[in-house]
Amino acid sequence: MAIREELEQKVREQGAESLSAADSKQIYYGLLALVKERLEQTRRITGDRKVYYISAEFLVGKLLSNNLINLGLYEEVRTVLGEAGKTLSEIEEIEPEPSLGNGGLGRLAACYLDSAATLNLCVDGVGLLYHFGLFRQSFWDYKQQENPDVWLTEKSWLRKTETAFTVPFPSGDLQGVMYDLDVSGYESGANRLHLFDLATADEEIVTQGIDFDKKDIARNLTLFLYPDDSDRAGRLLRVYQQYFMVSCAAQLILKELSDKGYALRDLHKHAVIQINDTHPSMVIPELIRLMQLQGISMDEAISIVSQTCAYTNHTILAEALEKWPLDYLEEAVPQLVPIIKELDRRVKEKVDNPALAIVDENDLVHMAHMDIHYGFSVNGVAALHTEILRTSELSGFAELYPEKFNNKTNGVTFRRWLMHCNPALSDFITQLIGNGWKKDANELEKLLSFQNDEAVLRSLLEIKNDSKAALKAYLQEKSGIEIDSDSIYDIQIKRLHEYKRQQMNALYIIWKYKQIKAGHRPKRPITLLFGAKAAPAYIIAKDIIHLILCLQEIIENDVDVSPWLKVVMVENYNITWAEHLIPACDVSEQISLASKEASGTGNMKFMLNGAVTLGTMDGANVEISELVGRENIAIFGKSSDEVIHLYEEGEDRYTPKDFYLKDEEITELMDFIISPQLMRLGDPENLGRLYRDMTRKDWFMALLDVKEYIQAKERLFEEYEDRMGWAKKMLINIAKAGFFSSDRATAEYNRDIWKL
Ligand code: 26Q
Repeated sequence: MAIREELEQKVREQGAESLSAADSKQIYYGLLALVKERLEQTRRITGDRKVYYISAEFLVGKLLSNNLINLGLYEEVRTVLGEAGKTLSEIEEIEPEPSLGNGGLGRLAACYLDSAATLNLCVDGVGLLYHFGLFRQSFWDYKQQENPDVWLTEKSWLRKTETAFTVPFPSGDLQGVMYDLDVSGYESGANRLHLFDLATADEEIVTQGIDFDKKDIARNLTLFLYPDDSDRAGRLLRVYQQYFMVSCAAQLILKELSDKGYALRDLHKHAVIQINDTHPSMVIPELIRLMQLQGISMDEAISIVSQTCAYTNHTILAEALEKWPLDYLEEAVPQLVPIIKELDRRVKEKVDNPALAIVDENDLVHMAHMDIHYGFSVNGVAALHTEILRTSELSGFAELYPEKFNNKTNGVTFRRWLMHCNPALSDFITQLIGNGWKKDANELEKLLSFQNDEAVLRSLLEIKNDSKAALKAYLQEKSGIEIDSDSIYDIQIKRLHEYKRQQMNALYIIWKYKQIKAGHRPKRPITLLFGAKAAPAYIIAKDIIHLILCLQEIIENDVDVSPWLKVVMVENYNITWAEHLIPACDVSEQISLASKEASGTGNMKFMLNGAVTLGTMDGANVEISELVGRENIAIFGKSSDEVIHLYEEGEDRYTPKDFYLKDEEITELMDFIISPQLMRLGDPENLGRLYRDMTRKDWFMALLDVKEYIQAKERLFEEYEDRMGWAKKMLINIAKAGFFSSDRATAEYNRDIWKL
């Protein structure tokens, strides 16, 4: 049946008279039903060998457009809706965004599922179905508030399956019920994302905000992603959650193996488990336990599991490398403890370096160490990051197992991050170089032949201007905020973390505010946009949000400055916001302290959409810079080597106080944070604490790079005025983005690790 008739029928089933009379809701649910049927008819990707990508997060984003694009229905649906006087974006407004992740690691998992299906690789995702996901962020009194994100609706993309597993806990068995999401590939077959829910989960136990009884695991296990871990009960809850996830995953893997008629001993021949950071690490002892229950010896189980599991590291920050006190594990997962101890005993027998132990002298269990010893692959997520793992952070392991270490520079799916979010640019590219780039992203390089073509450059600027106007309209509608579409859009969107240095960007704002106050107006107005959630228990991160929101207000109310400078922090930053912000961006802020950002993936999305990066030599920025050349990126700040040295020097390595006291300009910027003007508007406790932290600790060295940052930013804004020169930079960035396709990254995972 033609789409038009099918959709007519579907909207009637939703109670509408006809398509043209249907409201957005009826059309959305009509399309949902239609696309779900198509997905079910789509060929399942199968294989004798299969990857299970286990992850605590899958930030899939809204799925309607994505599925329409991948199923080849996008254009037709766009036309049919257009004839009925509707736009796809109106319809998409109805779809709730799944709240199943926090940041880069979760979005990466979603991009890889998209690419694996596109490349016909048999890769299923396995994770948890969080009822309230990460929290929903709102601002009140210039502060972040957290509330449950109610995103699960009666009708959705999820399909409840008959599959359920029993997971043993000391307080009794709990049931995991499997829900499936179909993952379509671009003009290809489909894989699945399996999300386990606790059969007895009870949303009613959430009371004030996001508070609930952390000990009531029979009801709370799948309510929230990353529940507050500032007390023991919260940390134990995370262990319970992780165990619930990996036990369900392990049982699913063994069930599928046996359903296919393969012997348990052949697990490693038919399955690869990709462990996405350390949250799923307990899958290793859990699989060993389950195999032993089926009569396999410890020796053999260890050998098989070690040939099945591969680990991806996404961070070198010590505080994010999970270490669980042994007594927590004894309390939460006692059945795994003898296995973990045995794994540790074997390590200690083999190597005499305490730094490589799984259980350290303080009885902390290092999850990453277990992954490295008992997995066959360890990968970092950008060239620099992998190099730091090899030579510094995990050097002892790299010496022991050089063959296990490999790099897989991250990638992003161009279906969502160009075709869907920026159809005008996508169509323009196709007009210039044909369709081939959609399947082979390297073909974008063909754009280079237009780098001196004035008409093409002008069109690029026009498309950017249209996206900026579209963002202006969207912001106006969503938050009633008015921005100037002739201004430069400078955007920093990512999790809020001190190492990402949103606070350094805030210092720029203060600097610019003072400049304008002193009569030095910029050539063109500047709009600084932020999007970020802070972990609920991360005090300094919340203080940084407070500072930015206060600055936003002060500038808004200052008639001398507001025509020239605008600060906007969007509420509840998520994938949907990113899809609106990224196409409209001129300057992409990637300003982490060198060596700290493993890769970044927002940097890639911005580049692909023709933004110019302002960044440090960190993560994948290094590779971006090599690809586009120094004229087409603005690099500043200390190098990762210099930073690593500073950290090695210990206590008196870097003293922010010196920078603060000895440099008048920095003194002025910092003092503004606790000036009467700010303290009157904001909360002195938050501002004072941030001021003290930044002048005394400044662990991520914002004061070290801030002056160079301000200079580089000003220089870049100058360069923006040469519109043709800027358009050329845009074009070169787009043309060189092909390397950052998740199709390339996924193909490398397959070539080197999965070998499907
Ligand atoms: C750890 C311990 C206790 C509680 C929470 C955590 C925790 C939670 C989330 C640790 C890490 C995360 C998320 C990390 C993450 O998103 N990392 C990002 O991964 C991207 C994909 O590889 C990279 O591009 C980013 O550079 C990296 O920051």
